[in-house]
Formats: sequence, C-alpha cells, structure tokens
Amino acid sequence: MNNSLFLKYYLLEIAHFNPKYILMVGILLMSCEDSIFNNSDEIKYVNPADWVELYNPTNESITIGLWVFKDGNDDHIFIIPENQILEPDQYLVLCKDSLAFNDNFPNISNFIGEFDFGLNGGGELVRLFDAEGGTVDEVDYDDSSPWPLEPDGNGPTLELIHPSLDNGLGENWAASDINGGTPGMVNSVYTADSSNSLVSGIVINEINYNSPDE
Ligand SMILES: [Ca+2]
Ligand SMILES: [Ca+2]
Ligand SMILES: [Ca+2]
Ligand SMILES: [Ca+2]
Repeated sequence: MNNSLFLKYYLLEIAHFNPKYILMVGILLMSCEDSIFNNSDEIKYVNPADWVELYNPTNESITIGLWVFKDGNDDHIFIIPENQILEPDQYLVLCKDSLAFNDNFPNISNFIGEFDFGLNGGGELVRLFDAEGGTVDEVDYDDSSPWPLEPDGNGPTLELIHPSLDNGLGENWAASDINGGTPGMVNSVYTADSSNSLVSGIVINEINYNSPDE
C-alpha cells in the first residue's frame, strides 16, 4: 500500500468512528486524489529529434548491415552498422539523437543512430540503399495534401497505413493517433490490407520530422 492509499484508509477509519470529521476527511481525501494524480507517471514528451522506422514485412531475415540511409542530399549519409539484421515482422528505428530518443522512449530498444542530418519540416526525400548502392525504398514525403498535415511541427508522426501500400503516395500515410508515434512497433493507424499484395523488401514505415531544427 503506498502512502496515499494508506492515508485514505486511515482517514476513512477516522470518519467511520467520528462522524463529525466527515467533512474534514472529505477535504483531505480530495487532496489525496491530487497527490495521487501528481505522483502518477506522466508521459514525458520532450523532443525525440528526427527518426525513421524501417520494417521487414517479408518472411525472411534480411541483413541490412552497411545499408545506407540518406535524405535528399547525397552527402547526407548514415551507414547502418555491420551485421545488423532485421528479422521478419521486426522494426528498427534510425534516429538522429540517441540520447533524446531514449529519453522519450525508454522502453524502446530497437533503435540505432545517429544520422547527423535533419528531416525537413517542409518535406523531403528519404532513401534507403542496400550495401551495393541499389535503392531499397524511398519516400518523398510532404507537409501538404494529400499528405497528412498533423505531423508537421506537432506531436504526431507520419505512419504508413499498411506496409504493402505504396509509400510513395501521401494518401497511404496518416498522422499517428499517438503523439510521438509508435517507434519500433506496429503503427497506430495500421489497417489490415485486403489486396493481398506482396511486399518484397524492407519498407520505410514511419517518419518523425517534427524536430524544429530544420
Ligand atoms: Ca535534410
Ligand atoms: Ca512544414
Ligand atoms: Ca516504396
Ligand atoms: Ca511504428
């Protein structure tokens, strides 16, 4: 029993034996509720800095070590660490600031970093290449229709509605239902796909370009 609950129990006992204290006890109980509320674990959302989420929708383990993530600038290069593997149905977050990310999402461990460039608040091209330089996936996201507007400088992220949908099209993305998005896990807007289309490789599945730094 925590202190607040113990105090409530104690106050209720007093009220039981001393009816004249009921009003006072009522007021004290209200202040207990306040302290319980204030002591609860608040969701801390500071600013996780930019990140993207990759997803493996296939049935195969895929080695993505030495694959390269870039934005629209060919000089902006993040090389995925050697031997990194993405198992079927697994997610991996690439982040700009590991400390900030961990601060915001202490329970998410499937992330790597750091890329030293920003994801533009006005939209830009983000690209994933394999170790031979072949394009695996790319998304030229935007901050205007048909792309969802809410992720632009606000709490939600851009989430792909289903991995089999063409992530080059804005209408296949939605603003996350949750501020901060769903890094490293299934998207909050995920909707089962009826088209049975097959996805052949790693997909850029979620983008957080909320950071005000660019
Ligand atoms: Ca950029
Ligand atoms: Ca913008
Ligand atoms: Ca694509
Ligand atoms: Ca996600």
